[in-house]
Amino acid sequence: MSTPSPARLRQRIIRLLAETPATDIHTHLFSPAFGSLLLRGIDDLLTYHYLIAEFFRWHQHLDYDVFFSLPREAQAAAVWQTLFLDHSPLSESSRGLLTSLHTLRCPLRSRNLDKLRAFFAQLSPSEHVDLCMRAVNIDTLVMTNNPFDPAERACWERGVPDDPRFRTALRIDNLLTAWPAAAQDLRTMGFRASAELSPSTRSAIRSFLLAWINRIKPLYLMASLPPTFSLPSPDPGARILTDIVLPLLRERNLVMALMIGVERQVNPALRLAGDSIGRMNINTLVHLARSFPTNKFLVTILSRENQHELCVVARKFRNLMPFGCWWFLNSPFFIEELTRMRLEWLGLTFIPQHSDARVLDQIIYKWLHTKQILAEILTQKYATIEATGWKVSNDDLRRDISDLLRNNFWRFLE
Ligand code: HDL
Ligand code: ZN
Repeated sequence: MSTPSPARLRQRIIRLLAETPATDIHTHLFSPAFGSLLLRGIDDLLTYHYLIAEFFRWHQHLDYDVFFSLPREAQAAAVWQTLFLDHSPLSESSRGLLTSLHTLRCPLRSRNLDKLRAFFAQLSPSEHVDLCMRAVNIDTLVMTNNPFDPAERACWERGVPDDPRFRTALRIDNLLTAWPAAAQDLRTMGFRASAELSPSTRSAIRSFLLAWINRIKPLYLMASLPPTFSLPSPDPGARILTDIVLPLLRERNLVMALMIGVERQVNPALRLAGDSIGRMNINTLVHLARSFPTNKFLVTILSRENQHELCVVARKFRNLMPFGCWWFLNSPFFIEELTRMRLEWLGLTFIPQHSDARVLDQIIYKWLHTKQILAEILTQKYATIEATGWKVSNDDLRRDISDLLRNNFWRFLE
């Protein structure tokens, strides 16, 4: 029997990766009903905080606040000039913008920003959403819904119509990392919480969570945590998680998504771009998975140094589901390393990627770049088993790729 050619195998995998719908399980996008909260088009792309951080590296003497006081279009023009016209766009975020615009058939060749603006101006928000989702075959965009954000809360209080393309996720960082300031927010929202975690405050936190779970019907709850977040701990945030949030999630069969390792605002002058990274103690995750065996955790960690530990701990605890190449790991160098590591130690039992997109058009490059790498890795892995005589059918490939791109997520929520 002739060994199938890797070239044919690669073509089958590339085609199936393109044809198989993916669920984007974590984004910062909003359905068009949220109005200006949905960022889209060239000016929002150019003022993405990843690009702003890179822009300032070329401007040692530019005052941060002077830049941020400029109108968004002026900021965008400055970033375009610096990162695209004065220097080649080779970073993942800048080349990604080109990938997205090229895929949308934007008039890039002229390098003329006004022509790009004119291209996006003719797209309605809903058409734009359909265009981007179709470009990379995304079936669902999961939002990040934060009741502590007054602008988003106002939308929910006005009433938000369902949009079948979008699903919700309830974001609760403030409860876990900003107590007791969050108690004041809860009081503002009508929940009688005080700084001390008294029985009445505990009840108010539970009522707040139930009210928002019932209002937005989230697929999961989510929180990003600093690398220093540790368990067990007398810290109020840790006690809110273990004593209130996790028991409630178990009752409602909801998953907790944890994103661990962000050092918020190491350079506040950079605003949204001012966050950094730190290595977590993986024993915190061991404690969570072991102490709460009937809770399920979607987990992504920010530090490269934690990634192998996450694979090993996920082998020990089936209630941990590693997902995505998050933030400073979302570049080809790390996507390759993490995906190989996870495939080799977890088989197909993980969720390889989420876009984390803040601007609609970014889902195109974040998914295209990942699928290119996934295609190469999967081709090599399947070629090694075919070399043993293990024939890999199209049904095998379609099943496995569907598991990676969507079914592992939806099954984990069940
Ligand atoms: O906390 C998060 O969800 C992170 O993804 C941050 O939003 C981060 O700023 C980001 O946009 N990463 O891609
Ligand atoms: Zn995010």
